[in-house]
Amino acid sequence: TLDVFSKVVSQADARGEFLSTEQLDALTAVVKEGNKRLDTVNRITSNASAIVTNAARALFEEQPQLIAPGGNAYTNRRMAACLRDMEIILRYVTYAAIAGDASVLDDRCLNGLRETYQALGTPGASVAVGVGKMKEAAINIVNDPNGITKGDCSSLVAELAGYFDRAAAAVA
Ligand code: PEB
Repeated sequence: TLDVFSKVVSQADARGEFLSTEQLDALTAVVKEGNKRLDTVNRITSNASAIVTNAARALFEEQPQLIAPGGNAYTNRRMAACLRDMEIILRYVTYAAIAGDASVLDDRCLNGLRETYQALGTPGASVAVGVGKMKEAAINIVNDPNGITKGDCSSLVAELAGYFDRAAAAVA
């Protein structure tokens, strides 16, 4: 698994070339936006349990069959597994966000997840809906103007949204 710096280094090394101007410019932007990135991840991390719980509650409101007898989140054991899965996915999204690169999310969380859910009989499309709800909540928290120096976070938020979308697409 790689962060954005290691990735650029390994790509250049594979071609036996120095880092290009474009690569250096892109990394300079990452450094310049570093405090925004740290704030973004810090805000999601410190609100993780609320993000997970609220997204799960909204999912079960929309899809009450999940918590009805026989449903995929019925019984405490399955409910706990469901909340845990959502928390794991959110945790890997924060890892990707701090690394500026999706490879840790792909390799350690999403790879094989669709097949795992198929084998378990867990509806991946419902997990994807839950991930979408975590995405909305996380973006609202990141964009909250209170208590923070105001600045343009649009590209970081778009990057963050991409990690959630990637997770949802991997199981839908
Ligand atoms: C993936 N989830 C479950 C299992 C695994 C994962 C491997 C089987 C083992 C277990 O039960 O613990 N584990 C999880 C993950 C990683 C990992 C993401 C990544 C590194 O290691 N049920 C619902 C909702 C959804 C849900 C749609 C949104 O109704 C999830 C939450 N996951 C769910 C449930 C189970 C499960 C297991 C209910 C238990 C399935 C069962 O035993 O019936």
